[in-house]
This record gives sequence, C-alpha cells and structure tokens, in this order.
Amino acid sequence: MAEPSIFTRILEGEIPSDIIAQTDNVFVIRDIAPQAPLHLLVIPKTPKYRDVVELAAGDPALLAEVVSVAKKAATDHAGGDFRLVFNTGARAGQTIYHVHAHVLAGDLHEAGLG
Ligand code: DGP
Repeated sequence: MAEPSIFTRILEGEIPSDIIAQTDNVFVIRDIAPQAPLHLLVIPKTPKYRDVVELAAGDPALLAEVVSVAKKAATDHAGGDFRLVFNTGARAGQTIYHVHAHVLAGDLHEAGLG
C-alpha cells in the first residue's frame, strides 16, 4: 500500500499543524512556506484523488466544496478576495499527490503578486 501523504499524516495528528477549519469532507491548514500574506491549503480528507483533474472527474461535488470552503476561509482570514491555485504535475510545481487548493489572499498587489 502507498505511504500516507503528508496531509493524511497532518489530519491524523502525526505531523503537527493547526487545522484552522474543517467540514466532514475537507480541512484547512496554513501553508508551511507562505507565498502571500494569507496562504492556506484546502484539502479533501480522502487521499483518493491525486490532483484536481482526478477530483473534478471523480467527485465534482467535493471540488465544489473545496471552492466554497476556500471562499469562507478567505472571508474569515482576509478581505474575501482570493486566488485559487491547483498545481497539477511535477513540472507545474506539484510536490504532494493528495489534491489540495492553495488559497492566496490578503493584498496581493501590495505583496508584488498582482
Ligand atoms: P504543491 O507544491 O502544490 O504540491 O504544494 C504543497 C504545499 O504543501 C507546499 O506549498 C508546502 C506545503 N507543505 C509541505 N509540507 C507541509 C507541512 O508539513 N505542513 C504544512 N502546513 N504545509 C506543508
């Protein structure tokens, strides 16, 4: 069997990381290497989908939930505007093959990201 992903290990409490929000199906943590004033990861609890293409094909309702939780987290922790990024494949920078959305928020123009 495949090793559990870093995100599964965080969810199970094996690797410390504050879970700042969750639903039955997804959880939210702060990225360890923030690229924006607010940089969160919204992660389905299931490790079944390696990337957003698999998630969209396999469980569109779960993808919709990821987007809705991203909006709520950006509203709760920044002004509500946000950029949603799914790195998909190694050459696009994906390093963890347990689908996750990067939520980048705060003043992205001021941070030089606009
Ligand atoms: P990606 O490159 O799209 O696969 O994004 C993986 C992200 O996960 C990357 O931005 C850094 C973050 N990350 C890796 N390990 C940990 C960890 O142990 N804790 C937290 N909070 N984030 C992590």
